[in-house]
Amino acid sequence: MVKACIFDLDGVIVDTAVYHFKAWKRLANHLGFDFTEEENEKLKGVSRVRSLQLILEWGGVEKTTKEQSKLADLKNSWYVEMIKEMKPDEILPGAEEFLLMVRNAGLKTALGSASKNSRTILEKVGLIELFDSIIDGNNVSASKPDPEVFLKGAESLGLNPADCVVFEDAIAGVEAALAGGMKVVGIGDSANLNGANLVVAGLHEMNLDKLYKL
Ligand code: B16
Ligand code: MG
Repeated sequence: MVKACIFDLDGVIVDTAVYHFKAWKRLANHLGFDFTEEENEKLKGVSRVRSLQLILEWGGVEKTTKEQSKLADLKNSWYVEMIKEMKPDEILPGAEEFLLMVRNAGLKTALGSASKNSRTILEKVGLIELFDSIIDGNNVSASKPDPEVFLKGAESLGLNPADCVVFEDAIAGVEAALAGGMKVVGIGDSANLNGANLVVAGLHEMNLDKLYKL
């Protein structure tokens, strides 16, 4: 029987991809090149440093580790400026309702995100109180598809991985949840989320019945 739900942030609870894209695009332009929205899709769920490395590869630009760190900080400063203005109306359809449904049913909730800015985002949109635990890029050393973020999420709730269901929009996150021994609900298009136990377009399509039947 499921005892907890662990949610990814970007693409599941809110859509911060649009802000990441703007900030990364500004950085690429600053370095003298550009990248497409299609390429940006490949950055979803990917850590900040790895995202930068991919963008530099696309632009054919080489930077030292020290320079990479400065560039990642610069991008993050622009990104933080944007997320500081986020409002509750940016919560994805059905996300708040499903969180409340799960909590009212006596289940625990945790966040399992690659982002180091997850607390700021959850505070700005007014959802932070709905999470029993928050595990994000500040707490892990291995990125998805490594299961670390979700295993730490389960552990922080005092539960076994098999008691938890993960909600994820990125294939690396689906793989991470499966590697951790958890059930996973993919958010988005089933063609891109192989292995998920169920795929829905968004949390507005979720309910307790579907959760218990996984
Ligand atoms: P930050 P998620 C991920 O969030 C984003 O999808 C990804 O684009 C971003 O690079 C990553 O967080 C790190 O974010 O720069 O804020 O630490 O989908 O894992 O919630
Ligand atoms: Mg995501």
